[in-house]
Amino acid sequence: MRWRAMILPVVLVVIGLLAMVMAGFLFFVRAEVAGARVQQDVAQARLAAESGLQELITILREHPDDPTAWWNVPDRFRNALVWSPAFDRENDPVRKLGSRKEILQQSNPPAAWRYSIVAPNLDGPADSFRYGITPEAGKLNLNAASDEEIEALLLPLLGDLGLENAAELVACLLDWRDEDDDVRPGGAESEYYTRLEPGYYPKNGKLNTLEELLLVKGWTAAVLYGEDTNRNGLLDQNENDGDASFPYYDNRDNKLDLGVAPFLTVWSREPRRSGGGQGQGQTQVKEGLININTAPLRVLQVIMPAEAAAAIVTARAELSGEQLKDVQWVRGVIDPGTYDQIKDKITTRALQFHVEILGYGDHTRLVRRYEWIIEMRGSLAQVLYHRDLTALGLAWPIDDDTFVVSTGTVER
Ligand SMILES: [Ca+2]
Ligand SMILES: [Ca+2]
Ligand SMILES: [Ca+2]
Ligand SMILES: [Ca+2]
Repeated sequence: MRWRAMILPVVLVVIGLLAMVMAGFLFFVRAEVAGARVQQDVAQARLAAESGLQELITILREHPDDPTAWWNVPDRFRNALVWSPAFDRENDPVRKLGSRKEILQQSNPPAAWRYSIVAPNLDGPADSFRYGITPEAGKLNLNAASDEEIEALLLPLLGDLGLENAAELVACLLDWRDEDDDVRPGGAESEYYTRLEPGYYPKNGKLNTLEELLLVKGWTAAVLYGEDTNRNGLLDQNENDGDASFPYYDNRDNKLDLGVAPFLTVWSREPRRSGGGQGQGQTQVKEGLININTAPLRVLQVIMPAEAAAAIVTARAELSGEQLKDVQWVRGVIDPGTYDQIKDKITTRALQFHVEILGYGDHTRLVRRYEWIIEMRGSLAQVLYHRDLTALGLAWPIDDDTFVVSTGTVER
């Protein structure tokens, strides 16, 4: 019987096919599981960063106007442990070792989720950054500053970037902001913008975000962020090699030429009592007061002579949190005439903060990077702005101990 002889080969072929189907199925299951695990890690890293935000908010509730509590506090904000099944904060090996270096060299580090709160150190050494946050009041407020103040800040910055049309860029910004439709020399109003494809109208009013500047004639990301395309305040290799890599416009001068964004804000405001004596008068919202304890030199120089600005930066580094709370400390540092000129423009209060937090795990090399602008309203924190910066790259050398954790102004 011939068909009997066929049974064995047929069965073998069927078994072979089944095995192939099975192997294919297992492959897909494994890929799915791996994919799900990455998704889970991404979510965990985000939650680790959000834990950092919550911890920060509890600190701000207690010490909103004390920069020594949040300006640069590596003990608190560097590699802070959120959760590990292997140890708690007291027994955290990273805390004991001072860095993650040794932990990451292990082939299988214990699971541990962490965050770091990081910020550029604008007046510090070139290769330094901070573990802390930045008050928006330390920046020049685009919605409150005078035309002259905006010019005084932006023209030198744009000049350093090698932009020959600096005056036009500033004129276009001022036209964008002013209420009229009269084109100033080098500026642009609705006649220009409505002819674009697609056309739009100039704001002719207050800006809502800094990115809105990208709608202004001539303004690009290169103007906003300069050579610092990954926005860490550090000169990365690709930011100092000219057209060999993105950004193609960096000038290879071994110095980081920042864009205008780190020095500008649209957020700073604080409630102030006006008129009458104590307990009288109305509370008004005052926009654009400059925080004298944290403003970088370039911003201070907009409202006072360069020597006075330098004296303030030097003096504030030595003061305690208690001393920094009262604007009177400035009187002892600059001459009375200058003080009278600036006293209505400065503050020691901080209500809106730029916050950047990295969330990551020791056991997975994944890092997520987020930024927030938060505003403290009493004990409540309101998120005014939020963005996922992960696509810009890790940027911060959080595991590189050769980087100086240096103090810009104040240290606890
Ligand atoms: Ca206008
Ligand atoms: Ca950089
Ligand atoms: Ca480059
Ligand atoms: Ca440069």
